[in-house]
Amino acid sequence: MSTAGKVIKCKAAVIWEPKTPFSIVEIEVAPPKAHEVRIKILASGVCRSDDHILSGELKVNFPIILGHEAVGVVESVGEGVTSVEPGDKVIPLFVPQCGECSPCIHPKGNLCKLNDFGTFFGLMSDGTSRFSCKGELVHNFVSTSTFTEYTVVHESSVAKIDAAAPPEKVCLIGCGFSTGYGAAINSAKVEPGSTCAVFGLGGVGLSAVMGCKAAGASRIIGVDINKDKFPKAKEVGATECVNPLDFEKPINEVLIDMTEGDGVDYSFEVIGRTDTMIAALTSCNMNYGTSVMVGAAPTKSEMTVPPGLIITGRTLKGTVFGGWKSKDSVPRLVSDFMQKKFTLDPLITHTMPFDKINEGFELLQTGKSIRSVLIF
Ligand code: COD
Ligand code: ZN
Ligand code: ZN
Repeated sequence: MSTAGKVIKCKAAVIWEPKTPFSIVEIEVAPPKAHEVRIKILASGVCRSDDHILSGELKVNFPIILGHEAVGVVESVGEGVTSVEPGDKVIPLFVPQCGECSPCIHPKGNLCKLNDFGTFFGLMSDGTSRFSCKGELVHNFVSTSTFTEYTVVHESSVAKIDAAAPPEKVCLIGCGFSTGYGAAINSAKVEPGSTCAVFGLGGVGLSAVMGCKAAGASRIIGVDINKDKFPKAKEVGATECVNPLDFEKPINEVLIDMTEGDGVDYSFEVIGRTDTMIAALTSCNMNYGTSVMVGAAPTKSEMTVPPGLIITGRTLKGTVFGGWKSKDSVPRLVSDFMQKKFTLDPLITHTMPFDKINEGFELLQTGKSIRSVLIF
């Protein structure tokens, strides 16, 4: 029997307040309104940004359904939706692409004005939610919310992908892989023969290492305080790895020494801490080095950068979703994966049923996983 046009009751992992575990509860998911799409989720990855909400580092409105790295199938569409139809395999997009606002039109822009990244408003564009639990409104997360059997997103926050793509793998194209890989390819524009340093070797950092390698970097130095991350980093392309805890001097000085006093051409901060953002900037060549901030620092944190670090010619820049225009690029990244232009296997260390979500987060919090993928 068709569920189109009806409220769907299903299971979702809801967070009622920070620093509490997910509780799997029954929620009601309203039908999609005009220009909205209701999606049945098939697989969703566990990303550190979701954990930043649990820890309280990033502030959002509660209760909330997290999750933003997923694959699903369109269940039904609202009036006026033209780019997807029921039955399509799709990836929800935490950075939308409306195609009409100034960043969407500008060739260099990718942060569509419809994004809820940073504001964390948690509601649809009409100020309401499609989720409720026992009559109480439940917020969405970065226009996606994928830790639920069904979600509703705006049409600009969903991309149709190859029907043959394996959901438990290509879900990583919805966040971790694309964010890190694109930071190297699009945001830094790493050149062949260059030297790179990647601070933080989680799923996103390893993807940045893969991007540096694909761009032809000849040296890729991985930096992490957890040495257990080093074998995987070397497997995906790091030529050497260093642990800041093994040195008395600051890690930026270590990296300057490792590059005969020059500093690296490109550095990437993929942790989300202001001290490592400054260390990454200081590690790159004083005259032409570029440092790319990928990690989001805690809400309201501030960073003081000595102007002398910049005046000599260093560039400090940031990136969201690896600079990709999401709706155009995600289907292409999925076809590149299907054509074996890159692999996602090294990033996926665990898969588990959706109701084991708290175990997935514990593995991330204890540094034992790169990516856990929840299967619905
Ligand atoms: N020095 C060196 N390494 C460190 C330090 C430190 N002081 N502290 C932690 N680390 C290492 C950890 O051991 C870990 O290996 C790594 O840093 C971080 O990896 P994960 O697995 O925790 O995180 P990822 O790769 O899933 O995500 C990292 C982000 C920086 C992308 C994430 O935390 C974040 O800030 N996201 C928001 C920004 C963004 O664009 N998000 C897009 C949606 S995710
Ligand atoms: Zn993410
Ligand atoms: Zn837009």
